[in-house]
Amino acid sequence: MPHTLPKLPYAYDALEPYIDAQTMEIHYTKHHQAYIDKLNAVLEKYPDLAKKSLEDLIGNLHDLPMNEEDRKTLKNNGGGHVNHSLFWQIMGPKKEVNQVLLEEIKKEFGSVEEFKKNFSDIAAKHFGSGWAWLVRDESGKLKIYSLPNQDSPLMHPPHLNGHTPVLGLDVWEHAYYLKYQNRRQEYIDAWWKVLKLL
Ligand code: MN3
Repeated sequence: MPHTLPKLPYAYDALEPYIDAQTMEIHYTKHHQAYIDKLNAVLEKYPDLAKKSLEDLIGNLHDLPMNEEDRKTLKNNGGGHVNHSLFWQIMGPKKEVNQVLLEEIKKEFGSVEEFKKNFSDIAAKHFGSGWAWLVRDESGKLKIYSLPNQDSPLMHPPHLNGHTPVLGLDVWEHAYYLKYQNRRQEYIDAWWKVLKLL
C-alpha cells in the first residue's frame, strides 16, 4: 500500500503571521511529499514489508531484512513522513488545549512555562537539522530531547520499539528560513502560538 500525503487540516495561510503561507506550502507539498515518494520507492523493493504499518517498520528498523543503504533510506524518509504527519496535526489556527496533557506536563515539569522553556532551549541548541521532541518513554513518563535529521522517537532507543512522540518541533531550516532566516529562536517562540494543544 503506497503512502500518500495526508490532508492538511487548514489552509496554507492559516498559521500566519507565525508561519507564513509560502513556507507552509513548500514544506507540505515539496518536502513532505519528497519523503513519501522516496519511502514508496524503497518499499517497492520489499512487498512483504510494504504491507506493515510505517510505525512498525521504523520501530524495528534494525531487524528488517534489507541492505544498509535501503535501511538508511527507510529511516530518513519513513521518519520524515511520520514526523511531518504529526507536525501538521498538532498545529492549528485555533487553540484546542488538551487538558489531560496540560496537567501531565505541569506534574512532570512543574509548570507549562517551565516545560516550554526547557523544550525551547533544546530546540534552539540542537545543532544542525533535526527535531525537538516531547515523548513518552517505555514507562509512559514524559521526556524532552532532540534528535538529528528525520529520526523519530519511534526509533529511539533502537530495538525497544521506541518512544511515543507527543509533540515535535521541526528545526530544519526549511521549516523557517524564508520568514526567519537564521533567527531560529524567533521561529520557536512563534511556534508556541500555533501549537494548538497547549
Ligand atoms: Mn520539515
